[in-house]
Amino acid sequence: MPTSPVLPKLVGQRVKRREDPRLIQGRATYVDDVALVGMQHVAFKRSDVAHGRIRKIDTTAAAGMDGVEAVYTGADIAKILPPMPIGTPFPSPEHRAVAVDTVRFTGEPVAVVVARDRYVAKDAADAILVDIDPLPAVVDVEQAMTGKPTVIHPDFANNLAVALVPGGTGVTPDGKVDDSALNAAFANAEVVISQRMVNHRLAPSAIEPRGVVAHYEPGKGTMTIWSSTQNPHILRTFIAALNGLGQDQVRAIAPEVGGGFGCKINIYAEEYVCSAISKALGVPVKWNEDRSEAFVATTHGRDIVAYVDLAAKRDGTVLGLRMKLIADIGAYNMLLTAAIPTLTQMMANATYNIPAVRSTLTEVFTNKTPTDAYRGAGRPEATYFVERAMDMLARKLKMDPADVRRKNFIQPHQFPFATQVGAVYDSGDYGKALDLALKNANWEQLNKDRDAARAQGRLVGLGLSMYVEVCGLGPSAALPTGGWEHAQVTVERDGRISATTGASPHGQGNETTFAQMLADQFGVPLEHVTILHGDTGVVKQGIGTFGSRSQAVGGTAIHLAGGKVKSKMAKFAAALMEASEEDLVFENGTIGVKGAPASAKPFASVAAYAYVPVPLPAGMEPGLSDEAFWEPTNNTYPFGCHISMIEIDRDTGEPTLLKLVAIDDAGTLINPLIVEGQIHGGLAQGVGQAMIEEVVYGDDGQLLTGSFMDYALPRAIDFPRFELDATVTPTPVNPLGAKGVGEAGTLGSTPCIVSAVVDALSEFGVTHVDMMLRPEKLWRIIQGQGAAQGGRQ
Ligand code: MCN
Repeated sequence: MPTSPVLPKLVGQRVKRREDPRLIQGRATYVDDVALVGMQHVAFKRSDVAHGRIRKIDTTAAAGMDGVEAVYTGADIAKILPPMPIGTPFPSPEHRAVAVDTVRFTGEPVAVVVARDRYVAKDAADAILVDIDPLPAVVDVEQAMTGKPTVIHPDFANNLAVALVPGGTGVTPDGKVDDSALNAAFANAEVVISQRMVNHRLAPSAIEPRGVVAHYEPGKGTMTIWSSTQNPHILRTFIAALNGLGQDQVRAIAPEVGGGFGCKINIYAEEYVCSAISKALGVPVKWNEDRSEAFVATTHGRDIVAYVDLAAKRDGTVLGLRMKLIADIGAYNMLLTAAIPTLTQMMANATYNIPAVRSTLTEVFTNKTPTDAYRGAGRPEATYFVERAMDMLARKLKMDPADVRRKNFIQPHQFPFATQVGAVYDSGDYGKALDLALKNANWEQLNKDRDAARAQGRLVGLGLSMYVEVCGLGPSAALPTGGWEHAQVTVERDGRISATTGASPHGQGNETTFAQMLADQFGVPLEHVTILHGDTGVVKQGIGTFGSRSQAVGGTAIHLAGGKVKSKMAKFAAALMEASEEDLVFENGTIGVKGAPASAKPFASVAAYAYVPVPLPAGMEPGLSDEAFWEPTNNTYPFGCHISMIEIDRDTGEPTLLKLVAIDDAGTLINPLIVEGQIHGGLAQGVGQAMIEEVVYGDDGQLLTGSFMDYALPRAIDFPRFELDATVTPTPVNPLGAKGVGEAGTLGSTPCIVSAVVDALSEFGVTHVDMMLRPEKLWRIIQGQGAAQGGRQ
């Protein structure tokens, strides 16, 4: 009998992404590739005023243009579409998909055109005359809190969307606050660090802008909607609800999605409007965002101001932390807008055993594009605020930044660790990550190199940052959508395996990692496994991909569903081979009895038998398919340490990132190659935020960074070679031991870069500089104008 080839174990291996050939070769299908018979095209007329009352909209010229099918004003759309829903329990003003009487940010839709092609639609949108009486606009978040010069939503006095939510030590579940522990910490402090910091606004900038095709079939009463979304099941829920349809009548498809970075969690006005118009007209309609629209119409990220006070002893022991957060959420609440800054509030303890923490949160409306999730979503902000404060403490005490951190770490034996701010960290060994980072960076030598460079008059600095992240979301209590994930695994009749996952990858590589897991579980080649996702007509249930949850939650569901099918298959194999199930091994494409390789039957023959089981084993049904829901009992908390070296040109202020060392601990790794790719992406976005990316508005609410000529994304030339490594601290929260990694790179990178810049500029007495690190800003500090640009102590 021919022996089967020996198949290597795949989990833990650097398997190349199976997705990439089709992406690289241009053979993938995106929303804009979808073409349907009779399809019409939609364009939006958008407000070019940040705040104002709509006096008149004249659609006559647009409606009369050749090829225009229909024109809708906000009032027309309001007749066929209810207000936009939000996904959080926070109070929210009414938000119409198309403004009816008031506009509140530049780019807000005010009218819609349906036409034969997108060019006619765009021209017709341009031909709509919109007369708006401008109102004062407010773009500065702290100005907005005064209620002057304007209140954006009448029911939200002083523009407060969420007014001061307290969190931390001494806060009872009903919101009562006892400050005695905090006050004592600050009273006992030998040193206090106080700093206002800004974590500025970013534009997510996925390579594929958003897009939607909606197809309501009047004959069937069903809707199919293709969208560039991270969560087709959530899209289905809301599209059904707003169109008065059942979830059984809506099929949502996320074809290939060219990145999302959190901004494609939302269900947007354009998706609702296209679905409602398709239903009203009975024809398929398509809308595709152009890049200029993406800058104003797709949610932004970050934009939080923090007032941070850190109380410590002279030996570096931190006694207390106060963090007063003010989030600029823009003009409206989108799906998760209000929830994102709560993650900043929740991560105030960072990697430290700080005995008294007060973190308070206020969320404020301004006349800007709404914010929502952007890679890291609330956690990079927390990391930035706390790690910068820790660095300022080290600098003030003239301590090594690593030593200050080490002194305050939560210790490995303290896990699970309940923080002062309500998180329960699952597992961690922060000292180990720090040690490895110091070793890999050659910290001592790096310090010598920096000092030698300084002796030559160069401005060189070192930065170090720890991070801990909440991800792998999570129990349902943490997510209004439900915190579970679903999978179905089927061994087909020919022995191939297909599996569906409710996690909807959009660049993460789960078609590879989930296949690695199943190939190992069943002992079959990777090529025999197909992972299906992104179509509610194929994938029975799901939540989606965000919060770095697909591996920890979706991967576990795959593992559990696979386990159920495997045990059923073992029963068939046992009947076929007259063996005991417990003695069977699945390996090398066969199922055989342990210790008797000659007995092994081809996997495919057992699969075939399972579908034509003659005779049928007692108590069994034919077929090899099963499903699993997995809801974890807790989030996961990956962590790590980043170190950077920066040089600033003394003449121009231009910073150059010379070195970036990252240690990341995401628990057990399924595919270290993919994990490194994920970290690369996160680091790139962190470096971008620190050094060149910033959304800037004029005082009148006009977006000044509305194209890639003004909003700078980092390119390869902006990065050194990232030096990555990992520690592995499995989580007890799921059977895989896997934590999330998709956002990790965005957390430690910004504070470690800013700390390196502050170090490089230390001769000018600067103790803090806010991002982004524009050369002009650094040049002014070098010219002695530091107090205006950064903190001085
Ligand atoms: N993985 C692994 N071992 C682990 C953890 C993860 O091998 N211990 C693998 C997973 O199997 C998956 C990838 O790493 O292939 C990321 O998994 P995970 O950390 O679970 O994150 P998600 O899949 O849930 O992805 C979401 C996360 C987020 S929140 C953003 S934002 C983000 C990101 O991932 N946006 C991305 N990575 C992105 N990558 C691309 N290319 N495009 C985006 O828009």
